Amino acid sequence: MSYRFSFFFFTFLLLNSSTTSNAIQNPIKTVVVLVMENRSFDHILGWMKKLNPNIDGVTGSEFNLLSADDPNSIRFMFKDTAEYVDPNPGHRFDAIKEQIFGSQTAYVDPAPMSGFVQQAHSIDNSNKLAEHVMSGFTPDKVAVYKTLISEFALFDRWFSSVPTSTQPNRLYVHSATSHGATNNAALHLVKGYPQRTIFDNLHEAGLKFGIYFQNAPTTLFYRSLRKLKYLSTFHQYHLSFKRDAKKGKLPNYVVIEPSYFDTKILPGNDDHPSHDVYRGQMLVKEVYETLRASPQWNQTLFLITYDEHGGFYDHVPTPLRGIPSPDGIQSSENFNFDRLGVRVPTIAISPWIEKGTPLHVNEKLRNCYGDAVVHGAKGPTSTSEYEHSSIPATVKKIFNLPNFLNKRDEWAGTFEGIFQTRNEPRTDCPWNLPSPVKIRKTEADEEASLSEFQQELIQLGAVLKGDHVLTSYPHTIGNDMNVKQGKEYLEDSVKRFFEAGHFAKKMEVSEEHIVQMKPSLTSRPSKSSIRNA
Ligand SMILES: *[C@@H]1O[C@H](CO)[C@@H](O)[C@H](O)[C@H]1NC(C)=O
Ligand SMILES: *[C@H]1O[C@H](CO)[C@@H](O)[C@H](O)[C@H]1NC(C)=O
Repeated sequence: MSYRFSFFFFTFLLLNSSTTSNAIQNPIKTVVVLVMENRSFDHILGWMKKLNPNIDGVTGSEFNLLSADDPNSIRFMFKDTAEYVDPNPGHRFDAIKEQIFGSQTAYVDPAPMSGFVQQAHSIDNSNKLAEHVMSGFTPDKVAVYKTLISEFALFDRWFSSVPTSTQPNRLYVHSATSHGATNNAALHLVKGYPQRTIFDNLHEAGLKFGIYFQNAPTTLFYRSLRKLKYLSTFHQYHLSFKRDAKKGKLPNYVVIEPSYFDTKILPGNDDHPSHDVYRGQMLVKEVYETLRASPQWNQTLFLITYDEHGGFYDHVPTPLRGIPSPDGIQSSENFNFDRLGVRVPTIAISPWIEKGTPLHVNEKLRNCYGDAVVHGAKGPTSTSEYEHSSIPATVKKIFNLPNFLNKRDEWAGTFEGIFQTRNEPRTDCPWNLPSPVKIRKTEADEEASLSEFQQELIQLGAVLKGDHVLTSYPHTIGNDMNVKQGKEYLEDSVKRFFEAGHFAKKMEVSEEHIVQMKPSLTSRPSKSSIRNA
């Protein structure tokens, strides 16, 4: 794209604001997505409001009552004392209903966000967990984000897609639906979730994607990604990410999967409690610095978000109206996917994003504070919001793909506007980000029992390896494993699955097939059987 050409479109856009985004030549050729685990906006970034009052964060006047309906019960104020959290606050469907509405049966519009303490107290009556969920990090504890949001774009109105736990929300990120799941459903897991994904749409348009994983790719929860044709899109993060970035060989859509298990050699860096947020900061820093130094930097958009709020308090009412079910599939609780989950942190990074030109903010404040803050979505409908489906929706615009995935991404806000204001990329983006300090003083506890999310990954491993046909599946697989054993089991399963895939490809099995392993007692890659997709 020549300078003159892009300048022409830039002027045109200013003169004619009804121009569709397709009219502008898009500067982004590579979108990198990193989904962290289980933290709300206020918990991670709420206190950034101190640095920029434009941010819809916290002031310290926010509170929850121990008993949501009893004004005389103890008040838990929102503090800045977040450190390292062990046990995990509640985050399943009913628990979140209680956090949002103050009870599992009430429905109050707008949502009062009043039951976080009460729900935490029901898990741990010592008040310790209640205090944890009412706490946020001081900006310096998350210093990598502190720099990123002063340089690039912070979204302070981005919600998780569904008010429930990890897997359904992760499914929304790349497919704009969980296909009716509000929890991890064993049957679906075995088969893999059948919906169409953004990966399929990119592939059909002749574009490339790549998954860079550490322990295991959670993207294998999508059935379609298990197909042989996508085998070569999976890469070991530690072996390949830096190399591919350095060579300028990153594909158009890159998914970075953090380490979901905490061991001494490879600490968990997904920010999931009880993992140290310091490790997550170091992962974000590494990905950023790798991209910044890549020859592809000038065409890159790097997006960081969190799958869900993980039981931590957030003060912004979760949207309850005008949210379309993606596909009309109801959950087992008769939930229609017509309200969103709790607000989560999201940051967009690109040399095409202005340092000092916030979107949709007050002119006066804009002149005082340079930080870009992206507030609510401006369409395509009056109820549209930013949520995880905004990722496939924006990817569709960036790459000019012909179709939406379903009704949800068609509705979700898109944010291509934030990188369509310049006619050349910035050259002042920092090369390096700060290194925050370790928060947890102790080493990883490898003997710890598996979290629910880790158990779900073990179940995925069992499916990939073929162990799921053993009678114990799914309720007992992983029950007796500790973190170290679980990680080894999962990594071995993934390795065998990919080995079997490579073997099948050599045998010229059709690219549309999925390798189905036999139980591990008998299975070797060479004995795997191949079934139809
Ligand atoms: C990125 O663009 C800037 C501004 O046009 C230019 O100075 C720089 O050399 C480019 N970097 C790369 C790696 O192409
Ligand atoms: C994040 O991870 C858990 C499992 O430990 C997962 O199942 C859940 O949905 C998410 N929430 C929290 C707070 O852990």
